[in-house]
Amino acid sequence: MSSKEKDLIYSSPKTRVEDFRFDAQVVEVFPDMIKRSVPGYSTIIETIGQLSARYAQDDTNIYDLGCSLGAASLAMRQNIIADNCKIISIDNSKEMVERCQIHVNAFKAKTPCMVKQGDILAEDMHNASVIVLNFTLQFIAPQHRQTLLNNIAKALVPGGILVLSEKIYDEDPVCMDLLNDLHHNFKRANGYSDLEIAQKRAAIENVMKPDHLNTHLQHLHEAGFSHATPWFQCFNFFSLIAIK
Ligand code: GEK
Repeated sequence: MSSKEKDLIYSSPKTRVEDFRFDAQVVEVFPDMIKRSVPGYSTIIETIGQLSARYAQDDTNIYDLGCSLGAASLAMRQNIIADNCKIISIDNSKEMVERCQIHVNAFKAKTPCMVKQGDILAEDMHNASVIVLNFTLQFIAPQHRQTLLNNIAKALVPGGILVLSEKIYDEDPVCMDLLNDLHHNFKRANGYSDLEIAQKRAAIENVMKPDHLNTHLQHLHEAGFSHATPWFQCFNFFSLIAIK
């Protein structure tokens, strides 16, 4: 990936912490930011690649919703075995999409990848065998989440999958405190200061609203998925596979 800058966005004190946005400044440091902030991110990306080898079906579409710089799209593109698939990578941040397109152009593969700027809530998805929501649903307003999952389930062909990765909320305050502490230790061990952790938390709290794991499972059941299982959890971050 071409963005190799260190994330120092919250390293000096700010008089006012603005709400977090996926803008040009974030694009420059995004690979470093997500790797140092999300436990298991590399494992999740690699596993999405493996899952696409197993579940992508001939002549279908593969969607990466909220693709950012295209890490999941590229992992799938390298691993899809099925013939005549098309990856559609969507993000509503212009800066993310521009950089993602550069990354996609840098690799040749048999599966084409179309990168587009758009709102995933407005996307008309169809004939899909794999759909990825890798840490994106938490940025969608809670009142729209069920509709999006319904659209995803409708767009999937039989045997198609959704990979859903999210930060999760625990209703038990003792467990929530423990998971938060473990996550903050992870960030500290990756070089973030207490100031950076606190300012990032203030920036993100209005724009990212995690759900409880049971809420996700309920939404998926209601959307019509026959099977859903978490396959990864580290602290308050998890990933699940739902099969139609
Ligand atoms: C990865 N999946 O590296 N429509 C389209 N995109 C959106 C929307 C929306 N309504 N809302 C937010 N986004 C990536 C990481 S990051 C997660 C995903 C994180 C986009 C937003 O612009 C951003 O690029 C992405 O969702 C969330 O595997 O940074 O914690």
